[in-house]
Amino acid sequence: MGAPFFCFHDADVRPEGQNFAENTRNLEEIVEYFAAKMESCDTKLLWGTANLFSHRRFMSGAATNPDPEVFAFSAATIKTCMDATHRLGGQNYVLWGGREGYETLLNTDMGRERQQAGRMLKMAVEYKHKIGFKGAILIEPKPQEPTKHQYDYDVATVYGFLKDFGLEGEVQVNIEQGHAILAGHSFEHELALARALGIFGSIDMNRNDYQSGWDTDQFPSNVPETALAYYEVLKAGGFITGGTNFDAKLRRQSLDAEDLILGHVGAMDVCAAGLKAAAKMLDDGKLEAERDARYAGWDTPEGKALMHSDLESIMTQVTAQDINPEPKSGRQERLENLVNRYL
Ligand SMILES: [Mn+2]
Repeated sequence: MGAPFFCFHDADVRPEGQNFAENTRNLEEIVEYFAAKMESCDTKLLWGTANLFSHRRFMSGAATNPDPEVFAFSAATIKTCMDATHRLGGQNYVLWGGREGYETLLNTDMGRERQQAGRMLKMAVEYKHKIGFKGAILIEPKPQEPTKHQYDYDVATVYGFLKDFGLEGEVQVNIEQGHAILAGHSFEHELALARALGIFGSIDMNRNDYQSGWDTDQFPSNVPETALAYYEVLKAGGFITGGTNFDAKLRRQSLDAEDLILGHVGAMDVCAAGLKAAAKMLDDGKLEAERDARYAGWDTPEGKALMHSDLESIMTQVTAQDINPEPKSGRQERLENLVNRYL
């Protein structure tokens, strides 16, 4: 299909062994097979990750498990998956939250589990620098599922976590459309916030059903939504190490082999159409001009001075100048009409 990248996790590509050593041998064998295949094609590795949630040992979490042996098994597995990603020239290493969360607070020490998650992430960052891995480390926010409450709930929550452990300059986010919807946000909200916080990394463009309440991982099919998402990606400066991944699966009744091909082909076309619309929108500049005009007051000397003032001085100023602001239209309908002209 000519896709420029692929992604994988360990459980995707190797059979589960009897123990950690056998898992590692199985992974190393298939990674060497991949490496040979990659020499004769242009397909590159966007990211690798470790599946620390499917096997029953991860039932109560990986890094955040109450059993330190599970933490150890998980740390060792992350090392092997980072090695595999590095060996294949991966552009990023993703840490999926998996089961990092809880089912009931009755048996959960959230403060302790958070410390464990912070330490695991720091170890991954330390190891990245030790082996000279140049790619980005990414966290994928998700609010629920498989656990009732996931610790990496959304972009804002992940940023608070990164700040707490001093990792906001080291770790970025891999944002999934479906997970944004599950968190009660729009995809572009999550992308815009990641851009504003300087932690935008990569995207999973698979969408969620708006009524389901669970993670449906469907191929994208909505050009207007995709355009607004890529608009934020372009405003963030585009991808640096990141890219577009479909962490998607077919619907249960899509039985034919061609359904799998059509899912990917259609999704790539939707993304291409969305990206083109986003580029037109940004080049044209009308939307940004409207936004700039709305905040223009903050670029005046008076507006700038407010950010360095204090309550008492501002009160004196408001009284002396009899400041009495009139509301101005947010012009939402005009902006919605404008966006539709690019699609
Ligand atoms: Mn998902």
